Amino acid sequence: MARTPLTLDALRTTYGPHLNLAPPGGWDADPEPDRLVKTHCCFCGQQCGIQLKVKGNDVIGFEPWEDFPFNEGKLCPKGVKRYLQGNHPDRLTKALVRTEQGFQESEWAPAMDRVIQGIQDVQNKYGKDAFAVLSGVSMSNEKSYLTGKFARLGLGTRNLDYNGRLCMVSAGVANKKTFGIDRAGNSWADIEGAEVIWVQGSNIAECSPITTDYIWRARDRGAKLIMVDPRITPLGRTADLMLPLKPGSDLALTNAVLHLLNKWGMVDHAFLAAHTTGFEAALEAVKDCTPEWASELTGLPVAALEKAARMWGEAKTSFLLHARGIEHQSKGVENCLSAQNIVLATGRIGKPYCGYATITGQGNGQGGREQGHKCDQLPGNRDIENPEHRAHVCKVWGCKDEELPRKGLSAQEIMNAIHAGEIKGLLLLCFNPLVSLPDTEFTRAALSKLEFFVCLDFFLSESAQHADVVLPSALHEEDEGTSTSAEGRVIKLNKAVEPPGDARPDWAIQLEIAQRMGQGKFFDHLKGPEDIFNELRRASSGGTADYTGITWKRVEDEMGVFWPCPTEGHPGTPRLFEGGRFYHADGKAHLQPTPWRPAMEVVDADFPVWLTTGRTVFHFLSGTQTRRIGFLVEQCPHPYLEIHPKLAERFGIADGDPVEITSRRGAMVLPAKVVKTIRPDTVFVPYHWPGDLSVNRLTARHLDPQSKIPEFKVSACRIKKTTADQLSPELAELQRMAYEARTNQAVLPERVF
Ligand SMILES: Nc1nc2c(c(=O)[nH]1)N[C@H]1C(S)=C(S)[C@@H](COP(=O)(O)OP(=O)(O)OC[C@H]3O[C@@H](n4cnc5c(=O)[nH]c(N)nc54)[C@H](O)[C@@H]3O)O[C@H]1N2
Ligand SMILES: Nc1nc2c(c(=O)[nH]1)N[C@H]1C(S)=C(S)[C@@H](COP(=O)(O)OP(=O)(O)OC[C@H]3O[C@@H](n4cnc5c(=O)[nH]c(N)nc54)[C@H](O)[C@@H]3O)O[C@H]1N2
Ligand code: SF4
Ligand SMILES: [Mo]
Repeated sequence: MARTPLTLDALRTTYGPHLNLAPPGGWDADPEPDRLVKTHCCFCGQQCGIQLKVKGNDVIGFEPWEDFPFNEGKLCPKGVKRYLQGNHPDRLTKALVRTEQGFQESEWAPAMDRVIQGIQDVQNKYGKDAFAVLSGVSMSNEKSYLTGKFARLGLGTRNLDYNGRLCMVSAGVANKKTFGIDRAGNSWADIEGAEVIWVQGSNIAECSPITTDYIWRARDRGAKLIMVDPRITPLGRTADLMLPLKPGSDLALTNAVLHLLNKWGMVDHAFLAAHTTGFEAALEAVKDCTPEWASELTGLPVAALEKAARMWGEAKTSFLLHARGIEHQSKGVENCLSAQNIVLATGRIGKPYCGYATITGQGNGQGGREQGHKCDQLPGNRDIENPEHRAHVCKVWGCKDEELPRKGLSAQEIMNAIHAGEIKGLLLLCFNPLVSLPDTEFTRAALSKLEFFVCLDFFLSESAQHADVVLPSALHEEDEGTSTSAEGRVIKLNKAVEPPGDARPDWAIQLEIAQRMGQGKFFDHLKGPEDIFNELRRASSGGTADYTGITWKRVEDEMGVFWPCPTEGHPGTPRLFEGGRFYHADGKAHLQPTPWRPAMEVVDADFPVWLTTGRTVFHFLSGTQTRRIGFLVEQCPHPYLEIHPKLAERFGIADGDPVEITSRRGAMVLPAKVVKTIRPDTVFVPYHWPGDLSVNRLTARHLDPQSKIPEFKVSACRIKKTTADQLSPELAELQRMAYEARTNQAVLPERVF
């Protein structure tokens, strides 16, 4: 029987009628805190330092933490307002259990009984692997590590994967192939002195806001900025060279640049000979990638392509940064490899002001991709199919090889297997696939087929509404642990307040389930996050992501330690690859050939417009958190369709008009935002909303064959002007609320919508 999504009356809708506009006690409350707690932002991979103002058991505001070296007190709007989640009326404080009448609040013990029964029923009937775990990397290193161990030894399933599969994995595969290690090559300090900064597929100002500051400092010293994006994003508007290419054509651009660098004799042959392999094959793959050829595919003028190659080629120092714009493609891995080839061909890595990085997305997107909660990975970024790697981890965990499951399915593949009826049970934590996976209707159908589904979250996410049991978990500021920032810096998250009601940290819930599943022998010695971290250090020892020398105390005292850090006396490694030493057994970087291929879906007569998706500065990921914070909703209440005036004119669309957007998967109606900063053959929609407002209704389940990342950045659509009555009721309501908020500022502080 298909399960229906459930809400609670008290939790009225998912679109945010409950917006937290005021700190606990209202705006008149005494603003004097009892204490300040130094910690880090719960949102993106920049992991800014922040001080939380705490009064009693409430976080009532923040103070900048100016001594923390990465952001020196600077924060973006999300960081500034994050404290409004803690006392939010939508916080889950009791377990919820599905009944015929809808969700009912439950005491902890009976809810946990139902969880254990549900897991056992599925596993007894269909086998251990029929129960899957999907997790996320807004969680600390400790929770990420424990999740890997919990799924494999606590539940005995091989089918564990995480939301980084939608985020960091293309870069991860490429980094391991080329460099033998998966981390940003440098700390951001190397950006400041670079002569040329190349940013490809990253909306830095909105998504990695603090990185903007590093780039500005470099530009104050004369650096030139090249930006590659179909949209002229805020930082792009200041670029020395803006390359607004067609979605999905990045590989043509970077291949042509390598072709030109070679043709013009701008390649560092001495570096290549001493420190790399594979250059000849990489060159062979781009021998026909002339600028004329690339111009056709990218839609960029030949002169612009030549200028980019010349700017890069003539510089003595440089830094190349990329993010999901090139990674969210069915050739995401090749896009990254091709970018790496440019960096290596010019020998500009592992030296001061010479660097390369993929910009990590989620809060712990870096740490979370090395502690072993990927389907093919063990802690220390070890390979689950490698016998030596398995032996090391079995020793630390005290298990036999046959007790340690092998490689399982990746995130989208798990959803496909649920849809196909092969996986019957799911434990979901820190992941909201109903909003964030492509092809929403497919995901909805899959979730409704599960025989048992338990979700851990602090808000009732759209995915959680399909669960049998929802267990209330703790917010970031209600737990402690470590996280690893985009730079590779391990930092300390400190606890400010206790979780409310029955809410408890994910690690405590997992330890309880493992114990109840009869696997306590592997877990009982772990009493809390510091024990978990110390075991993580041993499990990572000798792996590429080596945390052995990092202690909680060091992290606090030194304001972060960069891994790899193999011994306690080791200073940590802000800059990788110094002296041209890479992490493959031969010590060399391995360039890879990157022949061109098109996106899985391209524009045609039926679907003539490119559709791309991404973010706005005011919301975070699936929006579960930021759609509940009043200030952020006021700034950006609902999704919209970014469209160039020329394209808008062709369809008779004016700014604000409702537009129907249709792809091969589905259709939706959004108001137009007519802007000159996007290619006239492309439209863009931010993805932070659920249901009728989710652009993932339109995106496809096409995956990169190596990394298994979905092609969120490239699909084809058609557009048509429509009438206001076609807007979904949720959107109309959000527009009304935003209008009222703007025109009614005087009463705003008192209101809870
Ligand atoms: N405000 C905010 N910040 C965030 C997040 C958030 O949700 N909100 N999420 C965090 C996470 S998890 C992540 S992964 C990062 C993502 O950070 P980014 O990758 O910087 O953000 P996106 O908006 O996904 O995409 C970046 C850019 O790619 C462009 N793009 C689209 N198609 C193409 C293409 O084919 N080629 C190229 N070159 N560019 C293309 C888009 O126009 C967009 O400007 O942000 C992190 N920071
Ligand atoms: N169309 C389109 N789709 C995309 C993208 C895109 O650019 N375009 N970007 C993709 C990317 S890069 C990413 S990273 C994904 C992200 O997609 P998701 O991972 O689904 O996004 P989140 O909103 O972080 O979902 C996390 C859920 O976990 C909860 N949560 C947060 N912290 C914790 C915690 O510590 N414990 C527990 N138990 N729960 C917690 C939140 O309340 C939320 O409900 O979306 C992807 N989807
Ligand atoms: S969301 Fe990112 S940039 Fe903004 S304050 Fe948090 S960590 Fe810093
Ligand atoms: Mo991400």
